[in-house]
Amino acid sequence: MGFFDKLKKITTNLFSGFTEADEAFFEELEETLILADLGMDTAVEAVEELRRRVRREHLRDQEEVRGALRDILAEKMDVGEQGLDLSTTPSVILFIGVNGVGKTTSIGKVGYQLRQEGKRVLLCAADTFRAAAADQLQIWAERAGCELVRQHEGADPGAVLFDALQAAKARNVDVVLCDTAGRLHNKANLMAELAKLSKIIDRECPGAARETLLVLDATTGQNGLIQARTFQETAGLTGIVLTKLDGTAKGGIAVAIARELNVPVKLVGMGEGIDDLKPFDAREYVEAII
Ligand SMILES: Nc1nc2c(ncn2[C@@H]2O[C@H](COP(=O)(O)OP(=O)(O)O)[C@@H](O)[C@H]2O)c(=O)[nH]1
Ligand SMILES: [Mg+2]
Repeated sequence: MGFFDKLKKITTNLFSGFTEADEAFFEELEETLILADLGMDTAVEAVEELRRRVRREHLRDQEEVRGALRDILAEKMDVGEQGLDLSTTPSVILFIGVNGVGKTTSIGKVGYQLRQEGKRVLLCAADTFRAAAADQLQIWAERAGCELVRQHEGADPGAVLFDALQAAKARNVDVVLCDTAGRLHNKANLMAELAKLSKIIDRECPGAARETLLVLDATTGQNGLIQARTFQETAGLTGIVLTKLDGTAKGGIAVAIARELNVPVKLVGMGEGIDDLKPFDAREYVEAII
Protein backbone atom coordinates (compact mmCIF):
# COMPACT_ATOMS: atom_id res chain seq x y z
CA MET A 1 0.00 0.00 0.00
CA GLY A 2 1.43 3.36 -1.02
CA PHE A 3 1.85 6.33 1.22
CA PHE A 4 -1.13 8.24 -0.12
CA ASP A 5 -3.40 5.21 0.11
CA LYS A 6 -2.49 4.87 3.74
CA LEU A 7 -3.45 8.43 4.45
CA LYS A 8 -6.84 8.15 2.83
CA LYS A 9 -8.62 7.30 6.04
CA ILE A 10 -8.35 10.52 7.97
CA THR A 11 -11.71 12.08 7.25
CA THR A 12 -13.49 9.21 5.53
CA ASN A 13 -15.56 8.28 8.56
CA LEU A 14 -16.41 11.86 9.27
CA PHE A 15 -17.70 12.49 5.79
CA SER A 16 -19.50 9.14 5.61
CA GLY A 17 -21.91 10.40 8.29
CA PHE A 18 -22.19 13.83 6.72
CA THR A 19 -25.64 15.35 6.50
CA GLU A 20 -24.92 19.06 6.71
CA ALA A 21 -22.11 21.43 7.62
CA ASP A 22 -23.54 22.26 11.03
CA GLU A 23 -21.77 23.09 14.28
CA ALA A 24 -21.55 19.43 15.28
CA PHE A 25 -19.81 18.63 12.01
CA PHE A 26 -17.26 21.43 12.43
CA GLU A 27 -16.49 20.36 15.98
CA GLU A 28 -15.99 16.78 14.97
CA LEU A 29 -13.86 17.83 12.03
CA GLU A 30 -11.62 19.92 14.26
CA GLU A 31 -11.13 16.98 16.60
CA THR A 32 -10.39 14.65 13.70
CA LEU A 33 -7.76 16.99 12.30
CA ILE A 34 -6.09 17.39 15.70
CA LEU A 35 -5.98 13.61 16.10
CA ALA A 36 -4.49 13.36 12.62
CA ASP A 37 -1.54 15.43 13.88
CA LEU A 38 -2.31 18.76 12.30
CA GLY A 39 -1.82 20.31 15.70
CA MET A 40 -4.26 22.45 17.60
CA ASP A 41 -3.51 25.82 15.99
CA THR A 42 -3.55 24.59 12.42
CA ALA A 43 -6.70 22.51 12.94
CA VAL A 44 -8.61 25.34 14.62
CA GLU A 45 -7.56 27.78 11.93
CA ALA A 46 -8.47 25.44 9.07
CA VAL A 47 -11.93 24.74 10.50
CA GLU A 48 -12.53 28.43 11.12
CA GLU A 49 -11.72 29.19 7.49
CA LEU A 50 -13.98 26.37 6.36
CA ARG A 51 -16.85 27.74 8.46
CA ARG A 52 -16.44 31.12 6.80
CA ARG A 53 -16.24 29.69 3.33
CA VAL A 54 -19.28 27.46 3.82
CA ARG A 55 -21.29 30.46 5.00
CA ARG A 56 -20.07 32.83 2.31
CA GLU A 57 -20.39 30.44 -0.60
CA HIS A 58 -23.48 28.65 0.70
CA LEU A 59 -21.83 25.27 0.38
CA ARG A 60 -24.22 22.43 1.13
CA ASP A 61 -23.37 19.05 -0.18
CA GLN A 62 -20.57 16.83 0.97
CA GLU A 63 -18.45 17.20 -2.15
CA GLU A 64 -18.48 21.00 -1.98
CA VAL A 65 -17.48 21.05 1.68
CA ARG A 66 -14.80 18.45 1.12
CA GLY A 67 -13.44 20.40 -1.84
CA ALA A 68 -13.31 23.60 0.20
CA LEU A 69 -11.42 21.86 2.99
CA ARG A 70 -8.92 20.47 0.47
CA ASP A 71 -8.34 23.94 -0.93
CA ILE A 72 -7.80 25.41 2.52
CA LEU A 73 -5.22 22.79 3.49
CA ALA A 74 -3.48 22.97 0.13
CA GLU A 75 -3.18 26.75 0.54
CA LYS A 76 -1.59 26.25 3.94
CA MET A 77 1.01 23.99 2.37
CA ASP A 78 1.77 26.30 -0.50
CA VAL A 79 4.86 27.84 1.10
CA GLY A 80 7.51 27.56 -1.57
CA GLU A 81 9.18 25.49 -4.24
CA GLN A 82 8.81 21.77 -3.58
CA GLY A 83 11.58 20.59 -5.89
CA LEU A 84 15.27 20.63 -4.98
CA ASP A 85 17.41 23.42 -6.40
CA LEU A 86 20.19 21.62 -8.28
CA SER A 87 20.83 24.38 -10.76
CA THR A 88 24.61 24.63 -10.36
CA THR A 89 27.54 22.20 -10.56
CA PRO A 90 28.14 21.39 -7.85
CA SER A 91 24.97 21.96 -5.86
CA VAL A 92 25.19 21.29 -2.17
CA ILE A 93 22.55 19.81 0.12
CA LEU A 94 23.02 19.75 3.88
CA PHE A 95 20.93 17.22 5.79
CA ILE A 96 20.34 18.22 9.38
CA GLY A 97 18.18 16.98 12.25
CA VAL A 98 18.37 15.13 15.56
CA ASN A 99 19.69 11.58 15.91
CA GLY A 100 17.72 8.71 14.49
CA VAL A 101 15.33 10.67 12.29
CA GLY A 102 16.72 9.21 9.07
CA LYS A 103 19.33 11.68 7.79
CA THR A 104 21.86 9.10 6.60
CA THR A 105 19.19 6.85 5.11
CA SER A 106 17.57 9.75 3.27
CA ILE A 107 20.95 10.77 1.83
CA GLY A 108 21.38 7.25 0.49
CA LYS A 109 17.95 7.37 -1.11
CA VAL A 110 18.39 10.84 -2.62
CA GLY A 111 21.84 9.86 -3.88
CA TYR A 112 20.36 6.80 -5.55
CA GLN A 113 17.61 8.82 -7.24
CA LEU A 114 20.05 11.40 -8.54
CA ARG A 115 22.26 8.61 -9.88
CA GLN A 116 19.24 7.21 -11.73
CA GLU A 117 18.97 10.62 -13.37
CA GLY A 118 22.58 10.28 -14.49
CA LYS A 119 24.07 12.78 -12.06
CA ARG A 120 27.45 12.46 -10.45
CA VAL A 121 26.90 12.45 -6.68
CA LEU A 122 29.31 12.72 -3.78
CA LEU A 123 28.38 11.94 -0.18
CA CYS A 124 30.17 13.84 2.55
CA ALA A 125 30.49 12.14 5.95
CA ALA A 126 30.47 15.23 8.16
CA ASP A 127 28.85 13.31 11.02
CA THR A 128 32.17 12.48 12.68
CA PHE A 129 30.69 12.25 16.15
CA ARG A 130 30.28 8.47 16.00
CA ALA A 131 32.54 6.11 14.03
CA ALA A 132 29.57 4.11 12.84
CA ALA A 133 28.08 7.13 11.11
CA ALA A 134 30.69 7.30 8.34
CA ASP A 135 30.59 3.51 7.95
CA GLN A 136 26.84 3.65 7.49
CA LEU A 137 27.17 6.41 4.90
CA GLN A 138 29.84 4.41 3.10
CA ILE A 139 27.47 1.46 2.79
CA TRP A 140 24.84 3.76 1.28
CA ALA A 141 27.42 5.25 -1.09
CA GLU A 142 28.26 1.77 -2.38
CA ARG A 143 24.62 0.79 -2.68
CA ALA A 144 23.64 3.98 -4.47
CA GLY A 145 26.71 4.24 -6.69
CA CYS A 146 27.87 7.52 -5.18
CA GLU A 147 31.35 8.76 -4.31
CA LEU A 148 32.27 9.31 -0.68
CA VAL A 149 34.54 11.65 1.25
CA ARG A 150 35.18 10.68 4.86
CA GLN A 151 37.82 11.03 7.54
CA HIS A 152 38.50 9.42 10.89
CA GLU A 153 36.15 9.49 13.86
CA GLY A 154 36.27 12.79 15.71
CA ALA A 155 37.64 14.69 12.71
CA ASP A 156 36.53 18.27 12.28
CA PRO A 157 33.29 18.14 10.27
CA GLY A 158 34.26 21.39 8.61
CA ALA A 159 37.48 19.82 7.35
CA VAL A 160 35.55 16.87 5.92
CA LEU A 161 33.16 19.20 4.13
CA PHE A 162 36.08 21.28 2.85
CA ASP A 163 37.65 18.13 1.38
CA ALA A 164 34.36 17.05 -0.13
CA LEU A 165 33.82 20.41 -1.83
CA GLN A 166 37.37 20.44 -3.21
CA ALA A 167 36.86 16.92 -4.55
CA ALA A 168 33.50 17.88 -6.02
CA LYS A 169 34.96 20.84 -7.89
CA ALA A 170 37.98 18.85 -9.12
CA ARG A 171 35.86 15.91 -10.29
CA ASN A 172 32.95 17.84 -11.75
CA VAL A 173 30.46 16.37 -9.32
CA ASP A 174 26.88 17.50 -9.83
CA VAL A 175 25.55 17.21 -6.31
CA VAL A 176 27.19 17.00 -2.87
CA LEU A 177 24.99 15.46 -0.16
CA CYS A 178 26.35 16.28 3.27
CA ASP A 179 25.51 14.21 6.35
CA THR A 180 25.76 15.96 9.72
CA ALA A 181 25.75 14.93 13.37
CA GLY A 182 22.41 14.90 15.14
CA ARG A 183 23.82 15.33 18.59
CA LEU A 184 26.85 17.04 20.04
CA HIS A 185 27.73 17.87 23.62
CA ASN A 186 24.92 20.35 23.67
CA LYS A 187 22.49 22.11 21.40
CA ALA A 188 24.54 25.32 21.17
CA ASN A 189 27.52 23.31 19.89
CA LEU A 190 25.40 21.59 17.32
CA MET A 191 23.96 24.85 16.04
CA ALA A 192 27.41 26.48 15.93
CA GLU A 193 28.72 23.57 13.92
CA LEU A 194 25.89 23.81 11.40
CA ALA A 195 26.57 27.53 11.01
CA LYS A 196 30.23 26.75 10.41
CA LEU A 197 29.42 24.18 7.73
CA SER A 198 27.22 26.71 6.04
CA LYS A 199 30.04 29.28 6.00
CA ILE A 200 32.41 26.76 4.44
CA ILE A 201 29.97 26.23 1.59
CA ASP A 202 29.66 30.01 1.11
CA ARG A 203 33.41 30.35 0.96
CA GLU A 204 34.29 27.30 -1.16
CA CYS A 205 31.32 27.32 -3.48
CA PRO A 206 30.02 30.86 -3.66
CA GLY A 207 26.94 31.09 -5.81
CA ALA A 208 26.27 27.35 -5.61
CA ALA A 209 22.65 26.17 -5.44
CA ARG A 210 22.12 25.12 -1.86
CA GLU A 211 19.54 23.38 0.21
CA THR A 212 19.40 22.91 3.95
CA LEU A 213 16.96 20.10 4.54
CA LEU A 214 15.67 19.32 8.00
CA VAL A 215 14.93 15.63 8.37
CA LEU A 216 11.98 14.96 10.67
CA ASP A 217 10.55 11.66 11.89
CA ALA A 218 6.81 11.90 11.22
CA THR A 219 6.00 9.44 14.01
CA THR A 220 7.17 11.96 16.61
CA GLY A 221 4.19 14.12 15.69
CA GLN A 222 4.03 17.48 17.41
CA ASN A 223 7.43 16.99 19.07
CA GLY A 224 8.95 17.16 15.62
CA LEU A 225 7.61 20.68 15.31
CA ILE A 226 9.43 21.77 18.44
CA GLN A 227 12.71 20.41 17.03
CA ALA A 228 12.01 22.06 13.74
CA ARG A 229 11.59 25.51 15.29
CA THR A 230 15.03 25.31 16.89
CA PHE A 231 16.71 24.34 13.63
CA GLN A 232 14.73 26.92 11.68
CA GLU A 233 15.95 29.72 13.95
CA THR A 234 19.63 28.93 13.50
CA ALA A 235 20.05 27.03 10.29
CA GLY A 236 17.66 28.70 7.85
CA LEU A 237 15.85 25.74 6.32
CA THR A 238 14.92 25.45 2.65
CA GLY A 239 12.88 22.28 3.01
CA ILE A 240 11.78 19.32 5.09
CA VAL A 241 12.30 15.61 4.53
CA LEU A 242 9.51 13.86 6.40
CA THR A 243 10.50 10.27 7.16
CA LYS A 244 8.79 7.13 8.50
CA LEU A 245 5.43 7.91 7.00
CA ASP A 246 5.15 4.15 6.44
CA GLY A 247 4.86 3.66 10.20
CA THR A 248 2.29 4.83 12.69
CA ALA A 249 2.45 8.46 11.58
CA LYS A 250 -0.91 10.01 10.83
CA GLY A 251 0.52 12.34 8.25
CA GLY A 252 -1.22 15.53 9.28
CA ILE A 253 2.10 16.79 10.57
CA ALA A 254 3.02 17.76 7.01
CA VAL A 255 0.36 20.48 7.08
CA ALA A 256 1.41 21.71 10.52
CA ILE A 257 5.05 21.97 9.49
CA ALA A 258 4.36 23.97 6.36
CA ARG A 259 2.01 26.33 8.17
CA GLU A 260 4.04 26.84 11.34
CA LEU A 261 7.51 27.00 9.83
CA ASN A 262 6.67 28.38 6.45
CA VAL A 263 8.99 25.78 4.91
CA PRO A 264 7.86 23.30 2.24
CA VAL A 265 7.98 19.55 2.72
CA LYS A 266 10.09 18.43 -0.24
CA LEU A 267 10.52 14.70 0.20
CA VAL A 268 8.80 11.94 2.13
CA GLY A 269 10.37 8.70 3.35
CA MET A 270 8.18 5.64 3.36
CA GLY A 271 10.48 2.82 4.36
CA GLU A 272 14.05 1.71 4.87
CA GLY A 273 14.72 0.67 1.29
CA ILE A 274 16.67 2.63 -1.29
CA ASP A 275 13.54 3.30 -3.32
CA ASP A 276 11.36 4.39 -0.43
CA LEU A 277 11.53 8.12 -1.00
CA LYS A 278 9.14 10.26 -2.93
CA PRO A 279 8.90 13.90 -3.92
CA PHE A 280 6.14 15.54 -1.97
CA ASP A 281 3.14 16.85 -3.83
CA ALA A 282 0.90 18.96 -1.58
CA ARG A 283 -2.15 18.71 -3.81
CA GLU A 284 -1.92 14.94 -4.14
CA TYR A 285 -1.40 14.69 -0.41
CA VAL A 286 -4.43 16.79 0.47
CA GLU A 287 -6.56 14.80 -1.93
CA ALA A 288 -5.41 11.62 -0.22
CA ILE A 289 -6.18 12.73 3.32
CA ILE A 290 -9.50 14.49 2.69
N1 LIG B 1 10.32 2.79 8.46
C1 LIG B 1 11.19 3.71 8.11
N2 LIG B 1 12.39 3.72 8.68
C2 LIG B 1 13.27 4.68 8.32
C3 LIG B 1 12.95 5.66 7.35
N3 LIG B 1 14.02 6.46 7.22
C4 LIG B 1 14.97 6.00 8.07
N4 LIG B 1 14.52 4.91 8.75
C5 LIG B 1 15.22 4.13 9.77
O1 LIG B 1 15.47 4.95 10.90
C6 LIG B 1 16.67 4.55 11.54
C7 LIG B 1 17.59 5.75 11.72
O2 LIG B 1 18.00 6.19 10.43
P1 LIG B 1 19.36 6.96 10.19
O3 LIG B 1 19.40 7.29 8.74
O4 LIG B 1 20.51 6.22 10.75
O5 LIG B 1 19.09 8.28 11.05
P2 LIG B 1 20.10 9.49 11.37
O6 LIG B 1 20.60 9.26 12.77
O7 LIG B 1 19.26 10.72 11.30
O8 LIG B 1 21.18 9.47 10.35
C8 LIG B 1 17.26 3.45 10.68
O9 LIG B 1 16.94 2.21 11.24
C9 LIG B 1 16.56 3.64 9.34
O10 LIG B 1 16.47 2.43 8.60
C10 LIG B 1 11.64 5.62 6.74
O11 LIG B 1 11.24 6.45 5.91
N5 LIG B 1 10.81 4.62 7.17
MG1 LIG C 1 23.23 9.33 10.59
